[in-house]
This record gives sequence, C-alpha cells and structure tokens, in this order.
Amino acid sequence: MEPKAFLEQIESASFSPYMGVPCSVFTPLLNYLNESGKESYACTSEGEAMGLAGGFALSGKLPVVYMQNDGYGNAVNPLSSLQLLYKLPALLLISWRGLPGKKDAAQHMLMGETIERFLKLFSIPYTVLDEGKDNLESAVSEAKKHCQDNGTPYAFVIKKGYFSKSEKNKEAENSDLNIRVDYLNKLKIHLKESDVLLGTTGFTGRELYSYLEHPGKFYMTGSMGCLSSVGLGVALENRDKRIFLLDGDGSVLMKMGSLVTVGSYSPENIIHICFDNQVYESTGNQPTLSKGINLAEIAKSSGYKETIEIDSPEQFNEVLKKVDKTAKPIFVLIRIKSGTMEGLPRPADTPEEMKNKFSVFLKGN
Ligand SMILES: Cc1ncc(C[n+]2csc(CCOP(=O)(O)OP(=O)(O)O)c2C)c(N)n1
Repeated sequence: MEPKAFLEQIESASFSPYMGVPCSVFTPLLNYLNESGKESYACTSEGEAMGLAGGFALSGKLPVVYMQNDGYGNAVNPLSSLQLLYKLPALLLISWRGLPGKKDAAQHMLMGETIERFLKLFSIPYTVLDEGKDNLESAVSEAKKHCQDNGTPYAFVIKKGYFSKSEKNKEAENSDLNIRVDYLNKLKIHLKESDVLLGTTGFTGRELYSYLEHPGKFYMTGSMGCLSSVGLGVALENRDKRIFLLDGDGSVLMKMGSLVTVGSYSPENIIHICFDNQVYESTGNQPTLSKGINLAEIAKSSGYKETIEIDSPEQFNEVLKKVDKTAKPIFVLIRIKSGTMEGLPRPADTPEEMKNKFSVFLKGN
C-alpha cells in the first residue's frame, strides 16, 4: 500500500490529525507524513499521544494515533479512563509485531499473541490490514461509522510489509558528528571487570551486545524508557559497582519523570550516558522532540549531581578518565548522528539467559 493512497483514504473519512510514537512497520508512512507537511505530532509516549488525541476529539476532530503494539501498554490507561470513559473517538494504527508463528524479536511475542484479545477486552473493534488484502475501503467506512455511532476508538492492526518500502530518513545521518560506536570504543578502554553496563532498547542495546565483550552487560530489549529506573534499582543494591546506563534521547523522553527519581535518590554510582541523535534511529530515523530541548539541563534540575554535554569521542575519553572522582549520579549528554553497522545482529542469548548471566555476575563480583 502506498502511504499517499492510504492517507487519502482515511482523510476522505475526515480522520486527522496524526500523532504517536513510531514503529518500523510504519517507516514509509511516517516518512511520507513528514515530507507531505500534513498536520502531525511526534509524541514522547503512546499514553501521551492518547491524551493529545483526547484533546482533539473534545474539539470535534477524529484524530489518528499510530503506535507499535509494544506501545499499546502505554496507551491502555488513557484508553480506559479517557477515550472509553468519556467516549472520545480516535483511529488507532497499531503495528502487529510478534505475529504468532512468525519469527520476531523476543520482546514482541507476548504482545503479538495478545493484542487482539486486548482490543476485544476493551470493546475496541478492529480490522487487520495485510499486504495483498484489499480491505482498506471497507475498514475505513466501518471505522468512521463506529466512531460516529459509538464515539469510541476503532483500530487498524497493521502487519509488517503492508506499506510499500521507502528509504529511511537519511537526513539524520548527514552531519559531522560521530556515531555511537565511536563512543563505545572509548568506553571499552576504561571499563573495569566489576562495572555494570545496561543498554536501552533498539540499536544502543544491540550495539552494546555486539561491540563490548563484558560480563556485566545487560540489554533491555523492550520496556522502552525504563532503563534509568532499572539502573536505579541495580545501583541502589550494588553500591560498590559503577553502573553505566547507555540510553537514547527517545527513550529518556518516553519516561522523563524517572530522571527526577534518579536525581532524588541520587546513588553515587550512576553514570547515565544519553546518545542524543534527535531521532528514533532504531525505527527509521523519525525525529524525536529532543531537538529543541537540552536533556542535560533537565537532568541537572532533576537533581543529578553533575551533567556534561559533549560531541566528540576525545571529550568522552576525558570524562571517563575523571569519572571516579566526579560527583554522581552524572548525566553525560552526547550529541551524535545516527548510523550503525549494516545488519546489526540481535543478541543470541534469550532474555532469560541474559538475566541469568547478569544475576550470576552481580552475585559473583
Ligand atoms: C513503548 C514502545 N514504543 C515504541 C517502541 C518502538 N521503538 C523501539 S526502539 C525505538 C526508538 C528508540 O529511540 P532512542 O531511544 O532515541 O534510540 P535510537 O533508536 O535513536 O538509538 C522505538 C520507538 C517500543 N519498543 N516500545
């Protein structure tokens, strides 16, 4: 399906504007949305997107919210106590990752298996959109009718490959800045055997797995935005270890409140590194909202003891040389461009194997 034709179809039923958090299934659609200058809003979490949609619906619009099925969990609270309670319509575009019987990343499997049941539990009717299936026109008129008659959301559950492929947004890669791996190579030099390394979902965690041989690493596949909270728990229980958190701007923004929690409890062993490429690189380089803001300043006013902004691996090297003597928690904001190795692998270990190895490491060091 061509993104342009898809949008024309849903706009013919008066659905707009668009808001949400990306999934790679939507890359062609979101790229087209960006280029076309249509009214669309990048949100920091799917729950927030539901709130925004609620405001549009209160004002008489039929908003469209796009999300990965992994992000449906974030949307559930406003769905239950905003959209369904007040009867506020919306068209939900939910990607279907972790399709039963198909191979996909481990974090998608449970949501993939249960997304239809979740929608049924909430009495949200839906249509599955799949490559080669010509059911968009009827799905759109059903969605419109449902929104008009019931005033509540309707969902399209969209399979991988439904939208025709398009180039990912290359703009984000054209800059003089370095890429994450240049910094991981510096980090490698300074690591101690007892250090803990936690990586956020997407390319950051996968790179941590591929490039850093270290017994104390743990890749948080899924649970986007929870890295600093998990890191806080590990830091509070393992005060003799340095806890390196390798985060992304999109992930920090998704649960920015946790900066306040980390800053408030302030364990003296957290080194929070945020790779800010101003995009959701892992899902196709869609812009995040970090462009206009300074996450280091936010960390500072959230109670981090030290914040540093850098944009070269040499500066990072200097930060790491002095890090033991620097007050912590420390937040290191690194401005990078996006870019990773072609075919970056996913960790071969299952999540449970990762957890077991990590627990053994924590007990033994
Ligand atoms: C709750 C939730 N919403 C959306 C996704 C899809 N997703 C996976 S990685 C990612 C981008 C992460 O962005 P950022 O932290 O900036 O790291 P980058 O990809 O730029 O390295 C997104 C949106 C997800 N895994 N979970």
